[in-house]
Amino acid sequence: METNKTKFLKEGYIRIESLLSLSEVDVLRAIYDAILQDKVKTAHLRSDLAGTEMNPHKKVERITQIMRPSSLVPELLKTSAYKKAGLWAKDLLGEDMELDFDMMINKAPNTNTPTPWHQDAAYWISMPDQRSASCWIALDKVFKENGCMWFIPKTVGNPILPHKNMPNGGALFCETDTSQAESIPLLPGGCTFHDGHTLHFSQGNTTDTQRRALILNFRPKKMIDYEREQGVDHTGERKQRN
Ligand SMILES: O=C(O)CCC(=O)C(=O)O
Repeated sequence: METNKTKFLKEGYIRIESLLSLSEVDVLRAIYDAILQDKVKTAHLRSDLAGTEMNPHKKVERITQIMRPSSLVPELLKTSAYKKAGLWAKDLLGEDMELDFDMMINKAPNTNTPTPWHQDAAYWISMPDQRSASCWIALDKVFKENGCMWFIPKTVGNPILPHKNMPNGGALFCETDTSQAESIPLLPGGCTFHDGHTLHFSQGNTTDTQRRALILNFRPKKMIDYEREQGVDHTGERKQRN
């Protein structure tokens, strides 16, 4: 029988229709919006995944990424989202899974900028134990036109493909066959989990409202210690690691 766990291990991603109730989502939205609006406190953790806009008249953040929001607002760690996602991560990959880092990714209204196809592991140092689970939580209703997640089911071995930097900075991307890609629309409080080697993407937001996602990344405690020993705390600049 296929369970969420067997599907995650086989295909590299799963969809959980309702991780959080609407009242739990409301608590997160209030914290999320306050962090997003605070450009001063978030300056060292904030970037635009769409890259640098050279034209000063067009300088609008399109895909705002804020790393480690819980370092600014530690109460986030006590919310049900972090607890529930942590339990799922342990169920999917083992009791030694712990939160490595969190991040916010907001697609602003009418900015029509895709997050290109990539594998998260391309951003990370290589590690002896490659288990990882990333929980992408929708704080808005998400669908193709505002940037829901798309995934390509894992293939055998699932190697990290060569990634490149976009010419204007911002996100990494890779070339891949997208014929098997599946889009995952969600209601607020729904989430997906994906493995660090799973290819994923989202279309640009062409709607009049924002698309807020909170993302929690889990990996084995020993690998988190291994990263920290090498100075990797996921607050710094994005660059290709592999
Ligand atoms: O939110 C997005 O558009 C992309 C998210 C993503 O790439 C990730 O969570 O790894």
